[in-house]
Amino acid sequence: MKLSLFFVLTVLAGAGFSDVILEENFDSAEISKSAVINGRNDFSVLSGSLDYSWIKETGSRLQHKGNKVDAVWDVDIEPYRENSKTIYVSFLLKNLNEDVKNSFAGLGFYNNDTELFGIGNDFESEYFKYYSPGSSNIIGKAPTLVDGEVHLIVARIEFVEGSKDKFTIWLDPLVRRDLSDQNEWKTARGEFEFDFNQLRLRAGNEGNKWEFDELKVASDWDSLFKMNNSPGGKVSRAIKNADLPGISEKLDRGVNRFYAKYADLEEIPFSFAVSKEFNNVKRLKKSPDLQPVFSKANGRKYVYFDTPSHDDFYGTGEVQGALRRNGCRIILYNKDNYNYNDPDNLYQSHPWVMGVRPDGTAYGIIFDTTWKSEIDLRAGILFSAPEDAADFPVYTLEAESPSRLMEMLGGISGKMPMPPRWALGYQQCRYSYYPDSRVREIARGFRQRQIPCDVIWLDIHYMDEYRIFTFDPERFPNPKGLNDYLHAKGFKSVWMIDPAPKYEEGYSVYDSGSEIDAWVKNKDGEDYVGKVWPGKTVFPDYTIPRVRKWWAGLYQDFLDEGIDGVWNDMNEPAVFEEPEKTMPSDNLHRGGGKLKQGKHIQYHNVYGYLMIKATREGMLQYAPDKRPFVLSRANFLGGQKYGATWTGDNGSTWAHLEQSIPMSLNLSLSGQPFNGPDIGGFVGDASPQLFAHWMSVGAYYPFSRAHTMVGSKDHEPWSFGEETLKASRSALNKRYRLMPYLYTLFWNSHKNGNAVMKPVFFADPADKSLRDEDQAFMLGDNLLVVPKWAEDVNLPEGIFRNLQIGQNERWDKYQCKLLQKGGSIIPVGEKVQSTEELGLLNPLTLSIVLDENGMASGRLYEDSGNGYEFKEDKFIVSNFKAQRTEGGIKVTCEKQNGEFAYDKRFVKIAWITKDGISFGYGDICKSVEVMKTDNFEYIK
Ligand code: NBV
Repeated sequence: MKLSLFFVLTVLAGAGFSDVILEENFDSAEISKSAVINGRNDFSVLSGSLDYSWIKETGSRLQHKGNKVDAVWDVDIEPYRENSKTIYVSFLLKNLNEDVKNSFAGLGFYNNDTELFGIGNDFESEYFKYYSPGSSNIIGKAPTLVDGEVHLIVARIEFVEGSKDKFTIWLDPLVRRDLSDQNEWKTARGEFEFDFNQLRLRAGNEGNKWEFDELKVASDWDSLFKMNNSPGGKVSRAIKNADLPGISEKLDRGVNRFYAKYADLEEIPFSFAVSKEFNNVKRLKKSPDLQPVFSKANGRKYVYFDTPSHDDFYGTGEVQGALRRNGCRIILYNKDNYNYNDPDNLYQSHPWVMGVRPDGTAYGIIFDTTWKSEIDLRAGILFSAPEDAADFPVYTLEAESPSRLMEMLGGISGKMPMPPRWALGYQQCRYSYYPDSRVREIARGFRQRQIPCDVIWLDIHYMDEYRIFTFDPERFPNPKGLNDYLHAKGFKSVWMIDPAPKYEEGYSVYDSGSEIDAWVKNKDGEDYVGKVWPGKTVFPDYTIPRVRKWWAGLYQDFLDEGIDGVWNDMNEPAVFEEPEKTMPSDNLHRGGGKLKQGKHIQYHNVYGYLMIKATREGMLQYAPDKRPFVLSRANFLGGQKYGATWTGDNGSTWAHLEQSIPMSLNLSLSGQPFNGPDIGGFVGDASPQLFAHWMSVGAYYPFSRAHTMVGSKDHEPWSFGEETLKASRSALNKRYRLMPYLYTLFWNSHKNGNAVMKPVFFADPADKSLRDEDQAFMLGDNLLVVPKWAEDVNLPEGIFRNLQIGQNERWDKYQCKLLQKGGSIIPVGEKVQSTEELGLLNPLTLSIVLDENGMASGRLYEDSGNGYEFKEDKFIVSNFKAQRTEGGIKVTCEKQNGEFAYDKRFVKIAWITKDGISFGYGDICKSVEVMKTDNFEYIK
């Protein structure tokens, strides 16, 4: 276990949002007691009392009124003056004023009750300022308006080393970032000189109402955000002791379903998350261990599971923060979240929590609603949705292991269709490559430099003034010609299609959509017109079956241009100039078939899901014998059935490189195996080192694509100089050589729903020390990936051997360490420039690490790489086995399935022991013996 310098003072403010959290009163004795409570006297700097006036409102809620009374700490800053030391202050804030957004005032610095300095809002502009009596200056451009959502506000005060009264202050609303990212806090940062001994927190204009929650003061960032065991969370008695389910059903082994007593079963909407039909539904006779209670309060519907505090939580979809979700609160409302500026929600929603018990058994919960909702993991599992959301069932899944749980989730929510093999290759993107000659140049760039790559991406600048399904006549006069060129060089191309067509008569997509009355309506029943790239736009209502059919049909001519894959962006849907960056929640979707008419708040989270479903159908109609590839930014639990996904607009920062791993892992643990972030980071310019490190890790994401923002520096592997180029080439060569293993993992995932990328704890679910590990990760069950920059990684016990594919050059400080698990055989292929070079029965090396008993086994799946003939037995599954003999090992192919079975296949064997690698060669259909020589360091 890692231990970080830990000190945190958590003030359990009585200000529970939604009446759920924290029943204690804010007690002034509490704060001074807490300051030394951990025995860490070095941090007892915050002493004295908290002088505040809280006005107790109804029940357990405490609220703060007006700005005349502040929360005040006395601060003894002496210990901080000598060396630079830091105080973090964070709290959650919610504005309770009806219908108005309002300004958070900020943090005040006082000396004996005299205000010296403040940082926050001046109530005139929308921006952060610092102010001292008499003057004010804008120091940050982040809006400080705080609405009815819960916002996280963080301040960091760092005393400048050696200086008496100088310190640097950062203040950032709405952040939840990593320590390494703090220099990039985009709001206030300044160096100031004055002497203070009090800090005051303040919110709002006089007369307004606010709730503070989870006020924390800590000496390190980790303590604020990576706290174990539900910081500050207490669930009110009313929620804990609420009603048992009205109906409890057993659906399958380990799968139960529950409805609230108040649920109106007639009104349960169609399920997007659960696609399995259960034919043998029985009433549960006994109460299961994992059982929800249901309640309604404060305008919300609550479902609560009182899980033991030693259980660890994962999943919850596409989320920021650490891998382990304990202590987090997640808003489920798909959001265009540029640079991940908002901590609460990203582009996708997965009302799903995975729990892992100390003994390694696992459970999962599906809260089967698409409505805007919230998961709160601060004290057990609390899910809530607005009271006017339709009633919904809750599913629980019980499994003997986390891996098995993933398979159960796949069985219930649907599995990823088998992707074309080319989609597993490396992919190069930018916003945007244009004109077509630039695209050709990029393609040549890869081949000339021998950097493997399968796909070049075309972003919105290929369109004619951002009109979807059109091509700019000057930049791309001949898209078919461009695609032919790419295909001849072994590339595929993926082109972007956004959801919203330009609102313009005479434009065929607008006209044909209008003809079938395709557009989402506003609350008055008129076509809703929003603003996106082309200016005024309308939005297809994908809940209507005829609209999905029309949308699918649009792809016919488009794909005729030789386009291989489709990229659906902006499908949260993102809408400019709207307060929530999306369409109003009371817009109307008309539905049809199994979908009832409903407001946008109901269908928002599945807007992208329905869009890519229709896109995929269009692709299949056009080319029934090809496996479609669709990449989507927005999605919902179960959406893995229709498309792969990437994690949106991250930044070119170290923090986002690190963040990408837990983010991809939790998305994988939420049923979406085919995902990955923008390698190199989207917003900003990557440094050569950052890019090299990111490529080295990025070679192992299930979806491996570099991408960057318009106007940024070039982000091709060769744009950063020789060292980055070589590091990228080396990493990608390893990915391509692992293609037989990777392709087999994707096939497994397609068949059984398991994740491709898995957390380290999957290797030994009962080892509690692995539960937080989110720097290293696993590909499948046999390969551990440890990034070069990872520190203090916790790895599973047992045999793991260095799998060195290709020689690592001495200068190369970037490559991840690959560790192969004892008892496994990993198939490794040859070096290729694209998967196009692969066919059936490619040359193979079997990399072998024996277990304690001198045994190993492994599996390889092969097929033509595209199409559906594999469903008719046109594939081979080879099951290999190795066994220790005297002085060596014997390797055989035990069993083959599928029509393409072979009776002769010469393979190389690489037997890895602790002393080195021994090689052998022979026909695997007989048996290959390898004697221990151990004289090689890497697989050539
Ligand atoms: O289409 C442009 C970009 C795209 O490159 C990116 O990957 C998407 O996440 N898109 C968002 C719209 C504009 C982003 C600033």
